[in-house]
Amino acid sequence: MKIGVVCHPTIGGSGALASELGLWLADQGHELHFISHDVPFRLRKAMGKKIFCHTVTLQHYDLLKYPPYTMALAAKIAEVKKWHQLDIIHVHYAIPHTISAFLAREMCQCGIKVVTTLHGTDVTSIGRDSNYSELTSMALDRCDAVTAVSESLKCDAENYLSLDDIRVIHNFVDPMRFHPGLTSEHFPIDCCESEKVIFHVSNFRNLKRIEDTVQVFHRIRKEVPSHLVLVGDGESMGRVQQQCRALDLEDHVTFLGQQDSVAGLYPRADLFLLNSELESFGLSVLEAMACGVPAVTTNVGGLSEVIEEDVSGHLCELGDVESMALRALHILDEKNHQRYSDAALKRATEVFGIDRIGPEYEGLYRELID
Ligand code: GMT
Repeated sequence: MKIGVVCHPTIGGSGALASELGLWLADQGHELHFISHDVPFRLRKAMGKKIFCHTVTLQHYDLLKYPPYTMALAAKIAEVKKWHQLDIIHVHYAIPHTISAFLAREMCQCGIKVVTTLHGTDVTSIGRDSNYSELTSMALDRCDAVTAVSESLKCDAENYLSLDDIRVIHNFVDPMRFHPGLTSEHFPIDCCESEKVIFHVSNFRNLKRIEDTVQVFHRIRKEVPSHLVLVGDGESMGRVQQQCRALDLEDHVTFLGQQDSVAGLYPRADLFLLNSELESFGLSVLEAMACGVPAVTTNVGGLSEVIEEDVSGHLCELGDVESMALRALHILDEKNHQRYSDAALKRATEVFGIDRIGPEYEGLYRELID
């Protein structure tokens, strides 16, 4: 098949998932055409014979304060469809991509099949903004298939965007790329061997509530020598750094900023923390689990579909940093850690391995095309 993929290229779960799926589909012999305003971050070092990237460029016109990316993207999708005879267009993250795909299909007058995968805030946050919700619902309704990355997100999409007939295809991980044996030689973290290493990876949006993560770590550190590694960057960074200074944690927290590749970092971690108030799935949690790292997270959105409570990690009430710290200490205890680590690895690979989930997307494409 020749598959057009539209995604956000910047660091984030939806672009990561789109890229990982593309890499796997290319391995299955399909031809992939990514269409975006830049090369997706996980594809930067992976260009090969079956993966092509087509970038949208916007001209600057004084008259247009906000360049209409949605239109330019639609034109690019239509162009790639015609030149490369695409069989299907798979759009990741509805805003604004589903509208562009809808316009491209109108332009081509060809009836090409369009699939949208809903990822999270395209439904639960931005998707509910009245500037976008009706138009997005209309375009989603015109798609040939809509998938959601968790049961929880499917419910939200039904409620907030009045959609039905959504198929759940969970996020996945490639155990060949994320596994406990892959430790990066370059591990820029200044901590002692004896310290427990605690990870958080995100785009530092406010909804990740990283201040709660720091509070949990602060409590853990009072009991166990430990070090917090924060990977990513975004709107809450300044506040989080200020908080670390105020709590006198500067020597015990490493800010790694944005990292193109996290696979080599996870195996060094003993625990993953995530305090989000919204999380449709939590791809970063899954990737950590595939490296044998158990997680303590809030019990929101689809996280309970990823972690089995008290088996591969713990799920706690939003904002309850006290009990999160206690659960984290329980996992970090030498007596318990191996059991949680083994369970995390097992669940990630057996339930969410790419060889199991990838064929669900491939099967969906075939259903639509045949
Ligand atoms: O929805 C977002 O916040 C953006 C998106 C991204 O690009 O980072 O993240 C979402 O998609 C991921 C991949 O499907 C999910 O694993 C994340 O849970 C989800 N984020 C939220 O729901 C907040």
